[in-house]
Order: sequence, then C-alpha cells, then structure tokens
Amino acid sequence: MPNLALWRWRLSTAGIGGVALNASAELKMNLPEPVSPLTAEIFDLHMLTTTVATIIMVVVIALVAIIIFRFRRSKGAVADQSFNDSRFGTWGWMLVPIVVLAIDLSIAGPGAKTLKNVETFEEADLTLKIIGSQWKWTYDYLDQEISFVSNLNNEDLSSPGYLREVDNPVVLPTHKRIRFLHTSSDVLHNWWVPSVAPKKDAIPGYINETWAIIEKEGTYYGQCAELCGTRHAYMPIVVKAVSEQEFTQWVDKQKQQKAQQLAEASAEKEWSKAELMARGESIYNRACAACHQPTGTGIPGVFPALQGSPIATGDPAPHLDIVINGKPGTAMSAWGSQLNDLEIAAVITYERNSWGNDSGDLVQPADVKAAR
Ligand code: HEC
Ligand SMILES: [Cu+2]
Repeated sequence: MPNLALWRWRLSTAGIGGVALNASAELKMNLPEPVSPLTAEIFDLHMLTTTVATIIMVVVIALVAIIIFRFRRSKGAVADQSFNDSRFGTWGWMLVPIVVLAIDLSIAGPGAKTLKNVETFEEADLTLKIIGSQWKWTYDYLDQEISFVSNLNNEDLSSPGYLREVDNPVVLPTHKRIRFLHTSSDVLHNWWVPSVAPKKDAIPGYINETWAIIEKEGTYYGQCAELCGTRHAYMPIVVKAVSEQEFTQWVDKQKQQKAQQLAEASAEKEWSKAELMARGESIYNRACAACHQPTGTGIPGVFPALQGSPIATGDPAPHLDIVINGKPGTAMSAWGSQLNDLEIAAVITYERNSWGNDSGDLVQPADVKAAR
C-alpha cells in the first residue's frame, strides 16, 4: 500500500491531468510524500477526491461551453419549454442524482475505512506527548523520560528555512509504532506534519491521540494547524526520523546533557554577573522575547514592557514570583516547571539589568530555590 501511494504521489506531483507536468513537481504544489501507513491512506483519499473533482469540473465546464456556443440566441436557439415532459428530461432528473450519490459513496467508502484506521489504537513502541503552547511545542518522551521545548529559530526571510526550522527537532525511530498524545497548555493548537501523522487538535484539558509508523528516514516539516494567536505562524515542527540505533544514541545523549545541566544548576555556586547575563540573554531570546520583545518593550496593551517595569526594577520577590508561578488567566505562564533554578536566576538577572533597567541585582540559583 505505501508503495502504491508513493507511485500515485509521483504521478500526481507530475501534475493532475498532465497539464502542469514537471512544473507542479518543482513548485511542490501537492501534499508532501507520505511516509507512514495512515498518511499514505490519507494521501490516496486526497488524490481520489481531487481526481473525481477534476473530472467533474472538466465535464461540466465542457458542457457549459458547448451549450453556450451551440445554442446561442444569434443562431436562433429557443428555450425548450417542455423539457420536463420529454423522455430524456424525465430520466435525466432521476439519473443525475443517482450518479452523484454513487460518486459520493465511492469516496465515502474509502473515507470511512481510513477514519476507522485513524481511530484504531494498538499497543505502541513509543509514546510522545506533545504540548502546544503560545507559541512553541513541548515534547515529553514518556518511555525515555526526556522532555524538551522546541522553538522556531529561523526568521531570516532570505533563507529557505524561513519560519520552518527549529532549535530542537523531534527525533523519532523508523519502523516503530509511535503513539502521539496531543494536548495544550493554553488555547487550541494542532500538531500537523502531513508526511507523518494525521491532524488532530490539541485541546487544553483533553488528550487526543494519533499514531504513525515512519517507514523512511528523513526530515519532515510541519506547522501548527489551528489558529492560536499572533504567532500562530511562528511555531513550526521538525521531525527527524532516524534508525533505531541512532535513536538510542540520541536518547542517551539527551539524558547525559540533562543530568549535566541539573548538576550545574543545583550547585550552590555563586554565579558572576557576566555569566548570568550571558545565559539570561539567550534564555530570554528563546523563551520570553516572542511576547516581551527582544528590546524589552513588550506590545502595548497585550504584553507588558519589562523595560522600566516596576516589577523588573523594584523588589526582586514579585519578579521571582511572576516568573516561577506565572499569572493565571494571562498569557504569562509558570516558568518554574519549564526552566531550572539557574535558568530562572539568569533570565531574571538579565531582565533586571538590560534595556536601561539598572537595578544591579544579581539573582542566584539559591534565591530561586528559596522562592519556589
Ligand atoms: C506568551 C507570552 C509571554 C511569554 C512567552 C512570556 N511572558 Fe511574561 N508576561 C506576559 C503577560 C501577558 C504578562 C502580564 C500579566 C499580567 O496581566 O500581569 C507578563 C508579565 C511578565 C512580568 C511582569 C511585568 C510587569 O511589569 O507586570 C515579568 C517580569 C515577565 N512577564 C517575565 C517573563 C519572563 C522572564 C519570560 C520568559 C521566561 C516571560 N515573561 C515570557 C506574557 C508572556
Ligand atoms: Cu498553535
């Protein structure tokens, strides 16, 4: 079946109806190549409906064109007032709806079958929980116990990866059954990688499920497919499908890095201002700048400015509080669970000493630990 899909994909990227032939392949007008059983089926459905629709469109347009040309008034055409009474008229009214219904059913059959497969959940080899939030993705590998945040890292209009590349791609093994669990921490999102898995909404408070078996190594791109706010277009997805062996190596590396970071963050070390500022700047740009802006000026009426803000220049306690616990009911989320002590200390120090804020305060990991 996937082979069939691949074949149809090649055929279709060569242009439906053979009109645009190679041009459409070059322009990548069709859906990307499906690499898992479900997406192959969905792709087949897409081709079936598109083909049926194209044929109907061609037939109808041809009929209309012929009629307009042949039965025009200047040639003396007169409207047939008794069409309904003729044999052709009577049967026509009956046959046309039957044909339409038959076409509908011929699409509905495979459609229902695919829908059933989408909702068929067997035991998976690996479970990936995906949390959408404004405007980033958090990936929890439930079996491997690794977790990370993935952010857009290409806003360079002139590069081919513009709005498509991320700092931490999802890495998944090929030929394994993967279970995706979708949820959200704020509004509706939708993790959509058309080559890999079907679309399903990420809804706060609910868990939705999809699955995939990736049959081909490679890098697959996707994006949030549910309008989720001003930076909806800025939360792309990158999936790297690798061999099982490479995947195991990647998991080991992730675990090592995490252990190292944790050891570093919990060390009762006093960090210098330069160290905290440097780390803080990179965390700020990755985690906070989308809302509060790289210049700390925020977006008036939506995201408060941190430049000159009483919280970022006054007593550090409320500053620690809002960053650790967030502010329920607003877009300001609780970073306490997403960043470690050192990261929070660094980003707060950065905010208190940038863009003209010159509190001179140093917040150390120990202060964050005490404030948690
Ligand atoms: C999704 C958007 C968003 C992101 C990302 C975000 N914030 Fe906020 N932040 C807000 C909003 C909205 C408020 C205002 C909450 C309120 O109504 O008091 C806020 C308030 C604040 C305040 C209080 C400012 C004041 O003067 O009231 C601080 C400090 C702050 N954020 C720090 C951070 C830090 C540090 C990060 C990154 C780790 C961050 N924010 C990431 C949206 C965001
Ligand atoms: Cu989204």
